Amino acid sequence: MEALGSLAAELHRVEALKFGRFQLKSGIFSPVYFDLRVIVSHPTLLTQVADLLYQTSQDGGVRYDSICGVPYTALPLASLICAKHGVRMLLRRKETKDYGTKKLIEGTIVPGETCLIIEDVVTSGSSVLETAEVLKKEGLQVTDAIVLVDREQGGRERLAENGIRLHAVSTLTQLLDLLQNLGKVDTEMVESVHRFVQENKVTGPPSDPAKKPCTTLSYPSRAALPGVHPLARRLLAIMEKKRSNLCISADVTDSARLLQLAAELGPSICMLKTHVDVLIDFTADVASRLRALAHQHDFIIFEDRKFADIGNTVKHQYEGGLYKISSWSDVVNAHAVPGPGVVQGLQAVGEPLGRGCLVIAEMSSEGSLATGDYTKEAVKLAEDHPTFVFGFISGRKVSDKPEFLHLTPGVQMQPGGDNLGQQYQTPHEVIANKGSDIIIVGRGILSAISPTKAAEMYRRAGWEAYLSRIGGGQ
Ligand code: 5BU
Repeated sequence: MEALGSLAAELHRVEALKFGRFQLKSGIFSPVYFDLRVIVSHPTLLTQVADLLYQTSQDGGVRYDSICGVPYTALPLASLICAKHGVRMLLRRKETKDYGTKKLIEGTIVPGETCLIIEDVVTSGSSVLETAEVLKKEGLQVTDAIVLVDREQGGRERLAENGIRLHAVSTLTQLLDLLQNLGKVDTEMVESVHRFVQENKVTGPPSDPAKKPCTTLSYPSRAALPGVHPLARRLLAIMEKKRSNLCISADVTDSARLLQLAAELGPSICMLKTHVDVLIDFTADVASRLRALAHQHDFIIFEDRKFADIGNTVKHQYEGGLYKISSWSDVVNAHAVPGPGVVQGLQAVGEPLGRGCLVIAEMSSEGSLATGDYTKEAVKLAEDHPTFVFGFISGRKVSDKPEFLHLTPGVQMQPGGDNLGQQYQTPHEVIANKGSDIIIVGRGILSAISPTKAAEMYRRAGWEAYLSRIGGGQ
């Protein structure tokens, strides 16, 4: 307790722990804020924190073979512990720009070994989960995490649901009590922090094992995963750059309107979906103008053709006929019903052109037969063809592989449906709760008085839902 008291006082003195009004990543205001990065400038405190973390792992009887710090604040802490106690360290990279095939973990990886995660502050547990996901992909086991401060906002429970025990040197409440006893904070502030913590508990992923937990990996981290399809990598980069996981379903019947929508909504979207066969006046020139707009505004084109025939036929449907889809559409989709031949036929045309495909694993319409074992087989079909298929059309996350993207149609601000079987979920439900990556919105935007404003509203809603899913600490 004495060690904790001096720790609390020191953290407060060097302003690693601040009280006031701080806007968090999520936009909400918190009366308390941790910035543990500053401790690198205070060697005695840095060593004290490293010692307390190590002591906590000993007290908890934690067994491990190596240690990995969550970048960046915990990196020097992990280094100090490893150097002092002769433990092997693994270094996690946190690339944001360079999507090359660089390794995400540096150091000697021995698959099957257990790696202990070190972190400074846990709020929702997302950062720890993200690091655990990367380590697990390398074949390592992650069973425990040691943290300096548990903000008691649901992170412990969320980690437990993912099989990770959290050991904290201190909770936020303990630190507060100590600081109050030392006369550093008043009762009013203590109460305000308690209220904030109670009102801002992060809810974990669904505990129903039938529902797959949402990935907490950020879009850039996924773009950097080895084996990610180049088109998925590009799409993830666009999403991050434009802060948009919105695909407009541009379901209009004349080409001028399609191009107008592409020009006006271009800045808000990561992707534009077409149904080329409903256009009454399609020409090759329309396709090349659409591509020029896609280039100008940086979005991906997705022709929602839903191929569903034998391989030989879909090959011709994809590259030939009036529409020559493969010549202008980056992405197409396919039903799983014909079996692998449909993907192989499309792949023969699309892969040499750098195109990609989505497998329809579920549909948004009422009474859809794409459920249960059909969905499972569709997932397998996609995962068996990773050089061409990079994701799914589905109502939720259906694959555990973070390199695959999930796109969900049937999205509006209000749940409900139309009178022909379409069923709507909200952007928050789709992205934050169901773990999908991209919302596909048609009439929710097209029927608005101002489609441009509506698109911005959907973009913001989709992005906020994504941020709340990945958490990201404070
Ligand atoms: P809406 O206006 O947002 O309901 O349009 C949805 C679009 O997504 C429309 O173009 C459909 O053809 C498309 N869609 C869908 O709604 N549900 C599905 O399961 C699939 C595609 Br696959």
